[in-house]
Amino acid sequence: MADVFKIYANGKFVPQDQAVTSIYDHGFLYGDGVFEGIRAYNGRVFRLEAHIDRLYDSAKAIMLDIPLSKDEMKDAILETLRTNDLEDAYIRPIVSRGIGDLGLDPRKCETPNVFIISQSWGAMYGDLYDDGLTAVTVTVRRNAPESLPPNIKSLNYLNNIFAKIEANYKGGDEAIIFDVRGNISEGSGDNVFIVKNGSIATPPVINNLRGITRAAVIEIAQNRGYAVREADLGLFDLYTADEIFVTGTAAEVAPITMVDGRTVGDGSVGPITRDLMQGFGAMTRSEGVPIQER
Ligand code: PXG
Repeated sequence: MADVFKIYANGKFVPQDQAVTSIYDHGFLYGDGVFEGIRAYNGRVFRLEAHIDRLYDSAKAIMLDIPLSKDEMKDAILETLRTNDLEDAYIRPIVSRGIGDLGLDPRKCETPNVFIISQSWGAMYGDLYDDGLTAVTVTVRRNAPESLPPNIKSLNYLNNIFAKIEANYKGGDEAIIFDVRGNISEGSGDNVFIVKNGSIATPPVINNLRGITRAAVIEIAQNRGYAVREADLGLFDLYTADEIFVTGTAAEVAPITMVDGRTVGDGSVGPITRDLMQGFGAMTRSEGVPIQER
């Protein structure tokens, strides 16, 4: 039987089958709410403050008042991990607009619902960290920033799910999504980097989620002496890259060795990608907010 985890539900811990909300919750009716995806490694939560800041920024952008201070949210997350006796975990705080009625006006919803799920979690792509993922570009475009800023980590992931469905039927492990102008934005759940002639490039954050793994990997790359730049990147850059990798809380640093049928570089995981995978692994093992109080 699968493990049963205790879920933080509005200040109480309940078994996972009792962590429920109403079908009139606008999170369910309209995807109205925000969330985070966080990881703990080795008894420490990686970049917890950055994730909490992003959660509150996402909420602010949609005018959602989270009924907890940032410190209370931090304590609730750590307490959820302690309650479940987890040291290596995936953590998902979710704040939905709350229970309203069938009208979409958020003013109908009095109190946001706060849930925190945590569970054990291993490497998302298994053997593919050695062999590399196959990526495919998809027809669907990333939400335009002037329609729904991709910087908001909202409960409405249909744009990303569209991309994932397309990657699935095209036989790709991950989708690479372009924006409406033809610039690379990101993957369905990760940020994209390319390496060309020893230097690293990634799209500016206007058209993608401001990835916390992305920021960590840029730091590692700069500390290791690589040139990193933010640049508008197109299909040509993707098809002619020496190395491609994606970054995310779930994906970590994951190499891409095939894109739209083109072999990336010589088809093996490139040296800079390897170096950054190693650097990120070392960082996640050595940094973070301790779960146990000291
Ligand atoms: N872009 C998008 C659209 C994401 O959803 C990232 C980039 C990477 O951001 P971070 O801060 O994680 O480096 C994400 C994050 C999942 C899952 O269940 C997805 C994410 C995070 C955790 C779990 O597939 N995506």
